[in-house]
Amino acid sequence: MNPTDDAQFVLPPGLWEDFLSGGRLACARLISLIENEPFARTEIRDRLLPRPGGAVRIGVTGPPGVGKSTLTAALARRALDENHAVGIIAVDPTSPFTGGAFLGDRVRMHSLIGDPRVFIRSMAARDGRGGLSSAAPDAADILDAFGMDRIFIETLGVGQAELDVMTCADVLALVLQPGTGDAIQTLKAGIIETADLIIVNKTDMPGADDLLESLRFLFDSAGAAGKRNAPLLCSASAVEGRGLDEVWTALEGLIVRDRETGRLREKRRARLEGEIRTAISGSLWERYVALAGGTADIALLAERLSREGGSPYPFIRKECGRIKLVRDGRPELPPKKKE
Ligand SMILES: Nc1nc2c(ncn2[C@@H]2O[C@H](COP(=O)(O)OP(=O)(O)OP(=O)(O)O)[C@@H](O)[C@H]2O)c(=O)[nH]1
Ligand SMILES: [Mg+2]
Repeated sequence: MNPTDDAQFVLPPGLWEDFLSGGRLACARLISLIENEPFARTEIRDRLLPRPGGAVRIGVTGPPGVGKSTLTAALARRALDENHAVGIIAVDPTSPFTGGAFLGDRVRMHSLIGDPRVFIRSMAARDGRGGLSSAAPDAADILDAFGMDRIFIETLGVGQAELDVMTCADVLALVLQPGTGDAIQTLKAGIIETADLIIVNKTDMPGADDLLESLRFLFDSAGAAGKRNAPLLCSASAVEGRGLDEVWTALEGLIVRDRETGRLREKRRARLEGEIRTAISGSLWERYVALAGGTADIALLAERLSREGGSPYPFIRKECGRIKLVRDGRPELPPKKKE
C-alpha cells in the first residue's frame, strides 16, 4: 500500500475538530493513526500542511546511555521557562519517557509529564535499524500544528539514525559522554559533517576534559583540512544541572543564525523535496510491481546474477523502457515481447 494511492481514508468524526481546539487525546490519536494506518498519512498531512509551521525541530542523538533523555528533559524545562510550548518525540522503545523503564530523574520528568505545555510521545524505532521511526517526522508536523514551537526528537545515534534525524531536524545535537571510548568512534562515522552542536554530557564524571580536548583537536584538524564549519562544542552535567544555560544559548543561537542565513528554510526545502521524491518513486514502484505481476523476475535475476555474476542494468533498462506514462498520469506497462 502506498500513501499516494487513491484509496480514501476517512478520519473518525470530530477528531480533527478536537485536535484544532487543543484536545490532547485527539493529538495523540492522530499520531497513532499516522503510525498504524498507511492511508491516514496523506489525509492527515493534506490537512496539516496548509498551516504554517513555526516549530523548530531539535534532533538529539548519540550513543546509548549518554544522557540524551535526561538532557532533553532539562532543556525542555528550560524551554518552558522561556515560554515555549514543547514537544518531545523519543524514538526508542526503552526510553524513560514511556514511564516504563524509567531511568532518568523521576521528579523532573514527572513534573514535565504533568505540564499542559508539554507533549511527550514515545515511538518504537520500527525500521529495526535503530533509526528513526518513519512516522516521527509526521508526528513532529502534528505537534507543530498543535502549537508546540520547540520539538525535541531523541534517537539513538547509531548508523542510519543519524541520517534520519539529520533530515528530520532543523538543528542537530550530538550527545557524548566521557570514558566510554566510543565518542571519537562515533565522530568517525561522519557525524562531524552533520551535527550542529556537540554536547559532552556527564562532566561530573572523570575524563570530560580529555574528551573535550580531543574534540577540539579533531575540529581544528577538520577546519584546517577545509571541511565544513566545525560544530559548536558545549559541556554539561544534565543530572547536576550544570552547563545547561550554555547548551540552551548555543541551541537558540543556532536557530537564530539558521533563520537569518536562510539555512533553516533550505533544510525544510530539502526535506520536502526528499519527501516528494520518495512518495513518487514509491508509488511508481508499487504500480510497476502490480503491472509486472510481482517481483518474481527480479528475484530470479538477482539469484542468477549472484551465482554467475553480471550486470543487472540490461534488465533495468529494458523494464524502464517498457514503462510509459499515459494521459491520466498513470504508468502503463506494455506486454512483454517474446525473448
Ligand atoms: N553522572 C551523570 N549521569 C547522568 C547524566 N545525565 C544522565 N545521566 C545518567 O545516565 C543514565 C542514562 O541516561 P538517559 O538520559 O536515559 O540516557 P539516554 O542517552 O537517553 O539513554 P538511551 O535512550 O537508553 O540511549 C541515567 O542513569 C542517567 O541518570 C550526567 O550528567 N551525569
Ligand atoms: Mg533515552
